[in-house]
Amino acid sequence: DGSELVDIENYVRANYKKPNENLFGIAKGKNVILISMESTQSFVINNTVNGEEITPFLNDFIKESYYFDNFYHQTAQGKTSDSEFIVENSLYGLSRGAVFFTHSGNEYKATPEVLNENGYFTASLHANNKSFWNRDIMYDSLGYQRFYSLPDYDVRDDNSIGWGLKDIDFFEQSIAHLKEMPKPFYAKFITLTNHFPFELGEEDLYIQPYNSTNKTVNNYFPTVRYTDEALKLFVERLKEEGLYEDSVIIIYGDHYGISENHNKTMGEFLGTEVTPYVSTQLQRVPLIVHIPGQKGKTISKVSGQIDLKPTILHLLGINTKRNIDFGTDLFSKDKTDFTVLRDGSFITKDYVYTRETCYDKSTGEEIEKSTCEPYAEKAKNELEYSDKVIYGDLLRFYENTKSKVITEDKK
Ligand code: GP9
Ligand code: MN
Repeated sequence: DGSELVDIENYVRANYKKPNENLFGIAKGKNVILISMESTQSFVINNTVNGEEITPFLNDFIKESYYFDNFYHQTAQGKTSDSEFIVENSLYGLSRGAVFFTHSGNEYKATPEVLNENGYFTASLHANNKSFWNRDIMYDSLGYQRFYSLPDYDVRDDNSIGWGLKDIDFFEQSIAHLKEMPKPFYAKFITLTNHFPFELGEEDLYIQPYNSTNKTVNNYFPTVRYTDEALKLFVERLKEEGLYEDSVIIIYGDHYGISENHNKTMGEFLGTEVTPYVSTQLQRVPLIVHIPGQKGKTISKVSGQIDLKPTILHLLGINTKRNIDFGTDLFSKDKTDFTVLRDGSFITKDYVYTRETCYDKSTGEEIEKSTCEPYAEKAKNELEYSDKVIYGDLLRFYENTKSKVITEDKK
């Protein structure tokens, strides 16, 4: 009957942080271009392999954008679909399985639905079979009006590699779709080329692989570099089409690309042993928020994918005070340094807690577990409350609550 929602609502209300007044509504009415970068981790940013830049375009782009260098992915088995779920609902994915499959019939209040109510056209673009990750079904629940999937792209042998259409061709062909969309639009692009096992044709090798006995790690760098090139060309095309100045561009990494199975080689590349502490820090993925007219700035606040929904809505001038969002606007002055990963690990300004061990970020060394203790309860609550919302499909009750509150306000 929704009575479970009371505690959750109280929790969420207590954690609400008011938006930064300098940025609230700064991008009102602008298009939103959200780009999910497949398997891209933060360690490639401003880094080199064989002396060559891995992400030359992004390294430049972040200079004219807000760049979050302590932003973590929070996905589990649902991989890309988990990232989509977390980013657009400000709820956590599930610890097992993929919520896109198990709870696609739930009531949600996702970013596309909210924006649609605010006059936006909403679309997801991804050159894969529409039913992969159950997207075709879940997208209806999230409020997408249009899913440009495989049949909307010209996919041939000579423009495909690995999982499908190469990113450069994907973005180029997507321009026609963007042009036909009603404005303003909210468009999500999901890249694919930098997907395990990181295959690439000779002609697309902008940099040479890393040199080790580990083929996966070696080949990761050229495919990241390839997607970086695809993003560069896409931004150029947006400029040519006059879409760049009217759009907020948000680029984020969906989840890790290099699993723990490759710790040894990663340790060689990074020049440091991959301890559980380092491994947790490797769960950082890039987050770049480009707002026309705003100067570049790097923000090091600890944050996660859960924070994107309120961040985007506030930039567009949409209030989130009554939402059941577990994240916080990244630009809010009151945003605390804290994020929880799906396995229960958490990160604060000074500490990393993982595998029941507390680490000091200034040294990377293990410290007394009690130091991390004050944050453990919050980490546990976050995940448990979010799980309750999903398992109980509680948002279907919240809609009623909300309309009641609004009626009362009007009195
Ligand atoms: C498939 C793409 C990749 O459509 O999103 O999925 P992943 O394996 O990364 O979850
Ligand atoms: Mn993915």
